[in-house]
Amino acid sequence: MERNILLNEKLLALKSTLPPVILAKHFNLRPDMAARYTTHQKDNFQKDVAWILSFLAESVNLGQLVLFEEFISWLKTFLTSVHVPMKDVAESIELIREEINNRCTVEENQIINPFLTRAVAILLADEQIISMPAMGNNLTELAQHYIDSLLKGDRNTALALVMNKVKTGTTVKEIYTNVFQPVQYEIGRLWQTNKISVAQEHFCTAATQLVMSQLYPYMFTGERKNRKMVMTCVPGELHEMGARMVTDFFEMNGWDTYYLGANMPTESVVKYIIELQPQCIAISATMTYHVSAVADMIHKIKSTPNISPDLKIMVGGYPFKVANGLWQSIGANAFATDATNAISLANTLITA
Ligand code: B12
Repeated sequence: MERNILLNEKLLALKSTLPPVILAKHFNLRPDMAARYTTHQKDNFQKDVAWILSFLAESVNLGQLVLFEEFISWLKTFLTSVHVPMKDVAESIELIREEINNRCTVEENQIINPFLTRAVAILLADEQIISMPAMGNNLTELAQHYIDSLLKGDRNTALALVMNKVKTGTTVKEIYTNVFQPVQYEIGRLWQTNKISVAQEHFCTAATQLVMSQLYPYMFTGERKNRKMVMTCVPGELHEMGARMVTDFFEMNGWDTYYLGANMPTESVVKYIIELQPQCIAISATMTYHVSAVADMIHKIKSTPNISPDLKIMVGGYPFKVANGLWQSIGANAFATDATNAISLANTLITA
């Protein structure tokens, strides 16, 4: 697939100039808004315009309408929970369209406008879409107790709940898949719908990272495969728990793993691969506007002469789950939706 890099850059450049213009135009159109907005709300309005431009730029760049639709559905839930009327947001999108259309060519506008038309339709539709998956598995009860303890700030009970379960035979993989992952998704949903604070979300995440570290003695790995995998997040990407979980699944399946974590500079990843010569590099991205960074990392890895052409590049994370075939279009060898699928795919892909 041809990426639209120039248009991406043009839209991203507007992030620094357009937010105050849209705010002024919206206030001009709706003096009632100008009268009631606090300084804080004015700041948030401008941040939201910049955010919309980030997601629009990346979705247009990748030719993936579905990524922008998902973002707009997410934004609808997020802003509804803080009582922002959808009519106002739709009006802002129309003002953004006007400004973009004044600055872009007819051909460019033909590419961009369908994205904005869909956005307005989603915002004004009656139904409320909650785009994140809900809980529901054989450890739901434990997951519920676990999240309740964390939301009360009781890390010790949360830790004890998990440790007791593991000591009585539940595997670490089950805990990861059926407790930590759905709990993290639920924490995200609670934050998105304004039911918990950023501080509570940070506390829960940090506590779960602590519990994960306590589980290391229980990761019986059995036979080693004599295969190496490197896991990394792209520059700017701060979501690292999914990447960590996938890495731990590889470790538990006998691979030697090298986890680099969040926000890794591309050049350092390439250098590390040259030194280590792994069989697999796994790249994680959660935010849609980081997919270009994944594409860039893949391109740099593939065009480095000292890296074996047999190296398999696997990608994963939220945007790849939403957009079918996105992984192929940016040059990856494989994609998996979760840690369980990632390991079975890697074992079929890398046999030597
Ligand atoms: C914790 C968290 C954070 C923490 C992360 C800390 C850390 N150390 O990781 C912090 C506070 C930093 C954070 C920041 C932000 N976050 Co946040 N965050 C979350 C949260 C609640 C949990 C993430 C998590 O741990 N998930 C659990 C793991 C296990 O799931 P996973 O990542 O999907 O991984 C699985 C698969 O995707 C797959 N996988 C993942 N990577 C890979 C790689 C490969 C190779 C393979 C094969 C598979 C694979 O396998 C994994 C295991 O099965 C999510 C909610 C959610 N739904 O995920 C929001 C969420 C992702 N964040 C969100 C947002 C908006 C943000 C911010 C923009 C907030 C802000 N205003 O600043 C920033 C952006 C930061 C950035 N630049 O990256 C939104 C994204 C919405 C959207 N439309 O994109 C979410 C969805 C919350 C929500 N419901 O609104 N966040």
